Amino acid sequence: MMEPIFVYFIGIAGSGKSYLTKAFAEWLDSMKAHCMRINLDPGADYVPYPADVDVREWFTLESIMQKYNVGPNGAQIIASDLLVTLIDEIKYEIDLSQPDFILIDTPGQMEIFTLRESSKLILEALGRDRSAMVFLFDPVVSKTPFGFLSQLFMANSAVFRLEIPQINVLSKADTLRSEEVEKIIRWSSDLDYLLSFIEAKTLSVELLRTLKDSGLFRPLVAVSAVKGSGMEDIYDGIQEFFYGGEDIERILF
Ligand SMILES: Nc1nc2c(ncn2[C@@H]2O[C@H](COP(=O)(O)OP(=O)(O)O)[C@@H](O)[C@H]2O)c(=O)[nH]1
Ligand SMILES: [Mg+2]
Repeated sequence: MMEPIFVYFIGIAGSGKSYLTKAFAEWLDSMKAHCMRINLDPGADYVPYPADVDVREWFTLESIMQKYNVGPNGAQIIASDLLVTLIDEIKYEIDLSQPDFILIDTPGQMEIFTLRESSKLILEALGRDRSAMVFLFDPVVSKTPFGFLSQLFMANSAVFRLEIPQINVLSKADTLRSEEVEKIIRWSSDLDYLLSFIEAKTLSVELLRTLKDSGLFRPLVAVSAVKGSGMEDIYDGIQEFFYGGEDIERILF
């Protein structure tokens, strides 16, 4: 059997990680690919898919607040450090069900996952070289050029931290008008077009050009968990990383 591929769903709170995990898993099911769904968000009130491993069986933000007598922010930090305690359970479930894909729905607040050490430990333990991330651009924030740019920087900070290849998606595309979708997608691939929307000072224009030359702009793919659209693009992107003969180092930056 082939080694499974890990796909981490990352994005700001409410960007649609959990619903995209659900939609992509259902699409994989329909393609007869065997996948596992893992919820790593201890703060989730509701998880929209049947999780094969659910962190909330071990702890929730609520239980941590009580046990350690901390507020919600302290609980998030403790929770992120506790995530490593799930590694053995995840490995056990993988051995048991031998999936092709393991979809990992990450905590609501992205920095809790990307900026803390536990994410690196989890990646390392499960297999960094078989891992990719799907980074979700929130549709409302992406509507303005600076909102789009801010998320581009966040997406790149996740690559810096995790050092795994990234597929960038425009989430909940069904909530945007088609002209808006086209505009945002074009911002991600055509820097001059993006610059025509902002009154950038010379320095920031130079900076953005340098960033573009360094590969920090990655083309966005529009997806909708509600409509189930864009799933094939995510799948193709993942296949390209692992079977396209591309050098992973080159994909990173
Ligand atoms: N219209 C629409 N709503 C979505 C879509 N994906 C998620 N949502 C809604 O956006 C909200 C946040 O989604 P969720 O997946 O929980 O975000 P997360 O915090 O990143 O996990 C939920 O109320 C979802 O119903 C989508 O593709 N289209
Ligand atoms: Mg979620």
